[in-house]
Amino acid sequence: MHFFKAAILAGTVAMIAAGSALAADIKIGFVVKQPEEPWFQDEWKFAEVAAKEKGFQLVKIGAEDGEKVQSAIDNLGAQGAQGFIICTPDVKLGPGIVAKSAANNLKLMTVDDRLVGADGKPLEAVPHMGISATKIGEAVGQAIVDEVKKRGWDPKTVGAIRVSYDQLPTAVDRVEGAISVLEKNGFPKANIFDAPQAKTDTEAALNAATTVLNKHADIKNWVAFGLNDEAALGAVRATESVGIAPENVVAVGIGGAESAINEFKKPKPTGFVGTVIISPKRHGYETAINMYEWVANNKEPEKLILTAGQLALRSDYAEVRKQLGIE
Ligand code: FCA
Repeated sequence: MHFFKAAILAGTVAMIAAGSALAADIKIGFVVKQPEEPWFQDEWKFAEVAAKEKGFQLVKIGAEDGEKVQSAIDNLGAQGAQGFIICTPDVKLGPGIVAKSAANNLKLMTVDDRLVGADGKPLEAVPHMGISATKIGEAVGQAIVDEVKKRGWDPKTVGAIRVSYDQLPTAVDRVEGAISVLEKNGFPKANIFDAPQAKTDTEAALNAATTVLNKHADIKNWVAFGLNDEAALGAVRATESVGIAPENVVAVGIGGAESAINEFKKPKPTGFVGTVIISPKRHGYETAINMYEWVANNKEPEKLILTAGQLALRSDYAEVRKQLGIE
């Protein structure tokens, strides 16, 4: 009797040991295009939570250009990783990334920015988690319209800055979503000015928006939007630098990470009135878990998951974050 109990116990211990040895052998990469951006820091943070929970190793790599992406993939292969998740600096690298992953025997998933082929169409075979870009853009547009009404501005006289990054499809969908709502609400097409940014960060957006403001110095009231909080914040910084008061500026971002929170915490309100909060937990934790399941249990991830957003204003962001379980 005792012998059997001991044998069963020993077997169980051995099985647990084997199970955890397997998880510890699993190495998953998480490659992001802009490691300094709070959104990507948060994605990494939540991917770490998944790694701790499942017991696998997470390898975080920042890759700001195509060359760094290539070496990141080779590096992961050389380390014996089995798969990785990437937000690429350039979606046109798609076919190259797919080929390099296969050569290194790595499973591949994308997050945020979806790879495209030579024809510009999404590489649908690569599992992807992105945001519902058009819908979220519409929420940005609606928030702007509501604030403009509240301030009693005539939309016909308002200038709109479209901080753009048109080589990235999700960025186009986001700003076009916003514009569709503005136009439905009486904003004239002719007053929507394109401000193309060279990179998706605040400084690039500031430079792009400044050019627009200088060209249209006769316009008093401005609204601004772009693909993320950094884009909207860059436009706000531009209005400040040319001496436009916050009372004359309505900008709404997308993200809701540290960049937005720090802005809301400023004692005096700026032109950055709100953000559509998206979920770094889903994009970081869930993609990492899905990759783990793929590697460990051969469970293929869904091909396309699009996550939702939730508007938060300066006045209620803490409450909204609490409701979303992120505070
Ligand atoms: C893109 C943007 C990021 C973030 C993400 C969901 O990658 O550059 O700022 O908005 O989509």
